[in-house]
Order: sequence, then C-alpha cells, then structure tokens
Amino acid sequence: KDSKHIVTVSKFLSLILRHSPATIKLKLDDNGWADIDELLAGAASHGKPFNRKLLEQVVADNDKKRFTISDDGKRIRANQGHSVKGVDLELPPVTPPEVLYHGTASRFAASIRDKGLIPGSRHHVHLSADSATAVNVGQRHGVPVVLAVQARALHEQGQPFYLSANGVWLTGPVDKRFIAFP
Ligand code: HQG
Repeated sequence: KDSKHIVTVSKFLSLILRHSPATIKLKLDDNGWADIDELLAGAASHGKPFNRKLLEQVVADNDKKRFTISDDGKRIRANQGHSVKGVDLELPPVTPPEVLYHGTASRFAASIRDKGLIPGSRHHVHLSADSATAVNVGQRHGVPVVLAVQARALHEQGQPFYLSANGVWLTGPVDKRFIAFP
C-alpha cells in the first residue's frame, strides 16, 4: 500500500511541478522551484495530503530521480519534463556525445521523418544517452522505435544541449537531417 501511495504522490508531483502548479494554487519561481511548505499545504487543501517524510521518500526512492530538494531543504523542483510557461531551469549548456537516442512510438515515425523532432507541449526535445533507455521512453507511447540523433553535429551547428540533473538530455527541435531511422 505504501509503495502504491509513493507512485501516486510521484505522479502528482510531476503534474504540479512540471505542468500545472495552479491546480493547487502553487507558484513556481523562475527556475522551477516550489516552496515545500506551500506545496504540502496546497496538496492537503486539494484533498491529496501527504507529509514531508513521504515527500522525502518519494524524492529519494524515485526510479528516475525526477525531483531535487534544494540544499537548504526548503524547496523542490522537477529535474526535467516541464511544459509550464515562464520556468527556466538555467542548466548550463554542455557538449553532447556524438550520438544521442530518442525513443518514440512507431506511429509517430512518419511525422518525425517529415518534420523532425519537435518539443510538443514540453520545453525541450528529450534524448537519452543510451538506446535501452530510449526503448523504455518509446514504450510509454506504443510500439517503441529508437532514433539516433547526430547530437554533436547539431551542436556544432550552434544548437545548445543541456543535461538534466537526472541524466536526460534536453535540446530544441531536431532537424530531420540529423536523425537516423532504423
Ligand atoms: C513525439 C519521460 C509526431 C515524440 C521520458 C514523443 C522523457 C513527434 C511525443 C520525458 C514529433 C511527445 C519526455 C513529430 C516528436 N511528429 N510526433 N514531428 N516530434 N514527437 O511524453 O520524449 O517518466 O512529451 O517522439 O523518460 O516521450 O515523465 O515526450 O513520443 O524523459 O519522468 O511526441 O518523459 O520522463 O511525448 O518523454 P512526450 P517524450 P518521465
């Protein structure tokens, strides 16, 4: 029962901290941080109460390390995946490896061949460092397909890349010329 509650709280945190803080009348700062006391109070008044101890457990045990608590222990933010407007994680740009991978569903392949990779509602296109991770990402949407992105070449064209605190590569739209299809 406890582990089920942990997953429920993790999904709730993803919703609030990435997409929809207004759901519980929460404000994120410019860098995506939420005050933990305000978050707990907002969740409780939204009928989803959990305490600080459970929050810490969710952050520590999270399979993908989706959240970070600030060093002073007062704030929390999601490490990647945002769609909420006005938030910039201010990650430092980094040079990517030669190739990164994008996991998607087979039904999206034709459109990606045509238009390249687009961020959709999220701030960035998400890329994985290895193809096994990309398979898992693609599986969320359907029959997985893994695309190889010539990240270094794209970077050399001047496109910035970022590495989230939990190891997800983030970048802007990826032109189809830099994508290899299986
Ligand atoms: C697809 C998870 C048609 C794209 C993961 C993807 C990730 C296109 C879908 C993070 C397209 C968007 C993000 C085009 C892209 N035509 N479809 N031109 N360009 N797409 O969920 O990358 O578990 O917003 O391939 O691990 O799947 O939530 O992005 O299939 O890091 O922590 O549009 O979410 O992390 O789907 O996943 P999403 P994503 P968490």
